[in-house]
Amino acid sequence: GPRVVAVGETMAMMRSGVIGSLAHLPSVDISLGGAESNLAIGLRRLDIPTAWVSRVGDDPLGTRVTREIRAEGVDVRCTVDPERPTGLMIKSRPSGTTTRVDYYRAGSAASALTPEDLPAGLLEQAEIVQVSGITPLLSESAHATNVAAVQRAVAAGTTVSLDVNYRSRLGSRELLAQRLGELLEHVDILFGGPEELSILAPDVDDSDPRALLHALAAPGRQVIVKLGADGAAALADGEVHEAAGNRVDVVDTVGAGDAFVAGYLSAQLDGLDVPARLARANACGALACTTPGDWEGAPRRADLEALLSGEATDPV
Ligand code: KDG
Repeated sequence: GPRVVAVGETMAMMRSGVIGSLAHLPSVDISLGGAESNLAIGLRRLDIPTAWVSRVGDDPLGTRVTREIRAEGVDVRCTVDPERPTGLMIKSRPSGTTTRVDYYRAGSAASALTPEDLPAGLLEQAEIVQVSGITPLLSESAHATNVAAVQRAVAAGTTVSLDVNYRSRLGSRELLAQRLGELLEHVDILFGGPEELSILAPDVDDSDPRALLHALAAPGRQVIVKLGADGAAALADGEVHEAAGNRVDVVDTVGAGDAFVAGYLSAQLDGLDVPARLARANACGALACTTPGDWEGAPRRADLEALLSGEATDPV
């Protein structure tokens, strides 16, 4: 069975590689994106059997989403909602250096996630359950699903991993702090950028990653701060580890954080130590930045070996 189970919304995506406003662009193409399925694909490419749990609409974009994720080898456990559409995001490039994301996800099928969408036995048999700070801001029932996933993981002795993944357009930092506060004590592996971790530690200066790590430390917990091009740092067993980022030509940073988490969790499941987990996480995040998609650039083992040995590869 799956070693990791990730729970959360995936949207169909329309995107343009051409620079310009959506007010004028002649065309877009279709893909998909969602933090937890990006993670699931990233893990699967690193040979970790992974399941993704969500809801999609009974519509062609829902078929597109589930078919593509299944094609990546992920165990898709998706309720089909006959009453609500699959969520949609549109990614555009207003200028050569900026990416804009517009959401059409209010009232989506995944916003109606309920605890009954969590398949019996699936989380209980996994080694890690992955949740994010996106789901709690989709709706009350989606929030309840996140909490139920964590409670079931805890009851079964499954490790709980949380990536804060704050999306400001879905709700305030205060609301997210309150909702994640309901499950934070159960989180064994906590990921976020400095501004995200400071949602959970509001009294700490978010320009001080070490202070954030210490503020969020708990017995048995790993806290990992993602620092983008500067790499990452982790606090585990009272010790802080730092790892520099890999230099790559950046095309699109969206999805890099999900690839980072996939790298970290896969390395943990491979039995690697914290410095090796960080090194792999950084390499995965860097490689994900070299292609325009949210998940398409997630590396396989051979891509990682090539990056770490200094060779270039063509994106898969
Ligand atoms: O983490 C990348 C995600 O932002 C993207 O794939 C879509 O899940 C998504 C979101 O809510 O923005």
